[in-house]
Amino acid sequence: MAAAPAPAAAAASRAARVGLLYDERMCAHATPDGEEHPENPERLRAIWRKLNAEGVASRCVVLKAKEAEDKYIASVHSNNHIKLMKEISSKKYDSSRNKIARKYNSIYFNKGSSESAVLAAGSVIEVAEKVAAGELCSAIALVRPPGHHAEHDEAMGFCLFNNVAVAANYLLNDRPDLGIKKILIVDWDVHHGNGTQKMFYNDPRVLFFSVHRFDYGSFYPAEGDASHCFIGEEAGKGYNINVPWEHGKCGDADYVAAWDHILLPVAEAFDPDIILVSAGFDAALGDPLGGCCITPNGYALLLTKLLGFAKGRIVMALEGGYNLRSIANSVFACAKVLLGDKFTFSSPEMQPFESTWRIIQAVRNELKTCWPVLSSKLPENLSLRVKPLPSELYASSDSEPDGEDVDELSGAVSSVNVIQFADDAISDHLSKMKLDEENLAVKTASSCSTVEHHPTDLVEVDKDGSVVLSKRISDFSLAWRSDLSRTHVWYASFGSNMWKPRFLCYIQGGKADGMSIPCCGSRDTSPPRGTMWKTVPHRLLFGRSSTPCWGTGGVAFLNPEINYNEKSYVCMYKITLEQFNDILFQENRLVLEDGKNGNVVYPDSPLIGLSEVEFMSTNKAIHLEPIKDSWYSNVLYLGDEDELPTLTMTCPSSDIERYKSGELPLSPPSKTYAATLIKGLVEGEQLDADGAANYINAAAARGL
Ligand code: X5A
Ligand code: ZN
Repeated sequence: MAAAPAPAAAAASRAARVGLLYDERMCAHATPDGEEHPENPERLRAIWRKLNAEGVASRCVVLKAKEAEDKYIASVHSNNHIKLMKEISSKKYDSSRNKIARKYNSIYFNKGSSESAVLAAGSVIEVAEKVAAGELCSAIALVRPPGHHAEHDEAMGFCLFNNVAVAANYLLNDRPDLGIKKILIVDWDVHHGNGTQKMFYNDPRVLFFSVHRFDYGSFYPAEGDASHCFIGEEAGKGYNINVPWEHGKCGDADYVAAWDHILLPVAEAFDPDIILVSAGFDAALGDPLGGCCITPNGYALLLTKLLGFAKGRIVMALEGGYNLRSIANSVFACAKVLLGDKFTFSSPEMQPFESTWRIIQAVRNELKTCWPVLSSKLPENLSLRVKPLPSELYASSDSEPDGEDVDELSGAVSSVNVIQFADDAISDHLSKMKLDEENLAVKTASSCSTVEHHPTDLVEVDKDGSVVLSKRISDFSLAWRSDLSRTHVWYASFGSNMWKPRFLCYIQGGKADGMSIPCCGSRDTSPPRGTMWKTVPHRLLFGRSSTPCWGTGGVAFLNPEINYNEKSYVCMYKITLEQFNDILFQENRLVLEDGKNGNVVYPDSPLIGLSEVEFMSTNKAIHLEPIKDSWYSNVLYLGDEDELPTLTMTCPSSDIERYKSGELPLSPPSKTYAATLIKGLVEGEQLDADGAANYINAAAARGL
């Protein structure tokens, strides 16, 4: 039913001339005193390095940045704003620059800002002109500062000039000779393109499509006009389309669904002369701000689907995107698409969320009088999933639970990540959804056209022969589990897991002396292949006020920051990466328990896969966005031991700050918990009983 991308585009682009604009001068914009900031010069360099390393840059027409003339910027921005942005880096503002920055929302300036901003706007003009003129088939402009939040008289959200809006106006108003009469702007940055929306709100020549996290109005920029009800005004009515996600975790399947059921049919009807992509990559998997999970392949697929329009004339302009690896890999994938490299797209691994279909339906309703193609019924047999997981729900945006409530996950089985089937129009279907408690899957009466989903039950039998629990591992998980079961890592424990019997509970299930509640264990119950002790240069601390397992008192964390004056004992176990994930799940209480029959349900994707391990070997740590508010959401890489990475899990640095400020309690361990650590150190022959007690007490007393 969706408009298919024209195969002609792919064929024509076999020897596609693809512009690639990069200029070190746009790295001049940086924080004034070198403070860390996600929107930093390394973003451009990381992408540029990747494209060169992969031999992609040399296959493109590489262009240098060009300054935008004031008169072109003035088609979007007030003269005051232009003047200020162009002078903000001059001497005149040396003493007031920071103060002016503070008046804006999420803006910094330095001595390079003016130049970078003028080059970013001019660069998008430059490549748009070349693509419109047919000199290039398509182009990627690696620009910063980004642009889509910048409004007529306002810098905001890391954006100084609205680069894409300036380029669109240039084509429409200043270059009638190029014949560009209709422009489609696709804004796939995870944030709403508020500036661009406002610029073209009454203008039917520009169809603005933005897909972004909305989170019921709480996600940046947190204005109501990002909702799907804002469809344009007057002549521009119907030419503004917002697809507002309700939560993070949206990925390839959700975006593809929005493409297939909204963007592509409308693009087909609109028939643009050129497409400008506000190409932020902060909806990418791994982005620290976005919390979504588009893969490089996902971006490649979304872009491929656009190549079927406007004769493949596509200009991509970088907007956000703050994980260096993610943005480099994503742009790399997009560049290959534009160059005409063959991609084999496996169908997205996940299904769209239930909310995705609801949002798509709502957008279609809002716009169907403007775009009759949207009035058809959505196809039947849509597959969908209920999400987010409870753990992900509480990890999202503002909520601040800390896992102290033992009951918070009970009864939450209905939110588990299961694949479901729809048999009718969405709205009417959703009301009919029923949870089949037996299978933890929702089924409807009619047959399903999508893949069946059978959770695999592993029944554990106790020594006396009674069935202890049944572990639910989805079919979907079997693939990653089998992959990760072949990789070994050293898991470095510094808390109660130093005592081997307690550690084994995380592998084999059950409880050891002193524990008040049992563990479910790993799918793979094989014991560790090796054990080794070491000290690491990280401070041991005890924080939080109580735990479900050990009662009142803090538990152990390692300060993620390296401190060579510290020596903390770690007991390392050689286990598989699958087992490591199962420990992470248990430490962060992500394994759901179905109280009634003792079933346990594991999350169905790993937190640490092979790419995360690779990432950590250069970046030392990975803060796990999906569980960012959990206690042990930070996985540290402590080095290699006989060629295998040593990993541990602890709190994020942000929690360390909260301990320091007193927002979170530093508190000594309970007696049983301390005794468990001491047993670990003594039985592991690291310290004698007094020495171990001193070590624990000193850490508990010392704080941070
Ligand atoms: C371009 C972009 C994000 C601003 C977030 C401010 N801006 N909290 O991604
Ligand atoms: Zn963004």
